[in-house]
Amino acid sequence: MRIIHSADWQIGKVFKQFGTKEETLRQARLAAVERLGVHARGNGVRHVLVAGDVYDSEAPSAHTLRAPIERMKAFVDVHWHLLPGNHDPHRPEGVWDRVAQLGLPENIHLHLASIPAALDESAVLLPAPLHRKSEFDDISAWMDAAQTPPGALRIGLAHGSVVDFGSGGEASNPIDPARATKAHLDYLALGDWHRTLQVGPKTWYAGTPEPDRAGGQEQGTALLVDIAGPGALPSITRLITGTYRWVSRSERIDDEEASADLDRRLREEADLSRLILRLKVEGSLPLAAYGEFLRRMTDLDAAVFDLDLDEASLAARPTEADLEAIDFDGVLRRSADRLKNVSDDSAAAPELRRRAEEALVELYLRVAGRAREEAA
Ligand SMILES: [Mn+2]
Repeated sequence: MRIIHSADWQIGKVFKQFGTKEETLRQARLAAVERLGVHARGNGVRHVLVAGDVYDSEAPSAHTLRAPIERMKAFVDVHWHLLPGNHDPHRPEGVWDRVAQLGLPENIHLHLASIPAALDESAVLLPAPLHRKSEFDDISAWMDAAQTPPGALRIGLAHGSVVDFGSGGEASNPIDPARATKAHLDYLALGDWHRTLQVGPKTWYAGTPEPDRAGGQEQGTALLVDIAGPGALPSITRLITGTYRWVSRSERIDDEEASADLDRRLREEADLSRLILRLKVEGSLPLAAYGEFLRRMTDLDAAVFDLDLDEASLAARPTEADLEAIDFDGVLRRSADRLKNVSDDSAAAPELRRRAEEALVELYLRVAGRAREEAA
């Protein structure tokens, strides 16, 4: 038996912080669905399991409701198995009733109740759909006693958290990490945790098919799951489904060489134009190097899909040569010296010192820029 395990599509997710680029990221989540279909065909997979949170919200627009359905429809030879999660729980007249009313083709299956569903003659799916955002009890528990034909694979599908299990009282949508063992499952396909994670020999979180947050999984993936037969350990292969890579870096630079090296390393990232980069830089640079750093970041910002630069902890430390480049002995030099005194003053407010540094960099860049123009 060969299946693809995915989860957490969160179709319709809003990315307000990206402004005009937002729609591109929404489309990328749909492109991931198509990539799953292509992977299924390419690997001879008949069944794709989606372990909850197909939709980001319980009230998607008519267009958002249809968009993933239409993508799945196009892969008529692939069976898609959808499970309600905490973002899209199955409530009366809720999102899943709306989906059902669209009139689904035979290859799209909604698992809206905790009842066994045969995938084929050799495997049975045991789904645990959420009917509200948060459950106190482990709703995968029913799988332990679920009856399946002798010799058939038992495959669980659930959405929730194994991390907080047993912590007592605070857990929301808990799933016993030993569920696969207790319920004699051949595989337990989980969703909710947006990173690929193996919980046990037969229990995995798929990870998100298209990343949606900084500091999480960098690239969207799904799992190709091969199960030789009842009781056999599943063999897992990661499939790439994502378009954009979300990368977070924290770097320290204290001289021009380190700054140039950082730029070089960032530009070596694969598929630069599809990079969403969160970059935090700390350290200190002379003004000339600081100016060069800012110029490199302006270039990089245009090379990647999105750059979020946090340079609040990168100090500008003028050298004597920097100050002389601003002005040898005139009014600009006196301004520069005053700004430097403020930025050096450990008794001054951090915000004031920071602003003095920024003004110094600005002054340097303007004077250096004018000098270049005059030389040209
Ligand atoms: Mn979830």
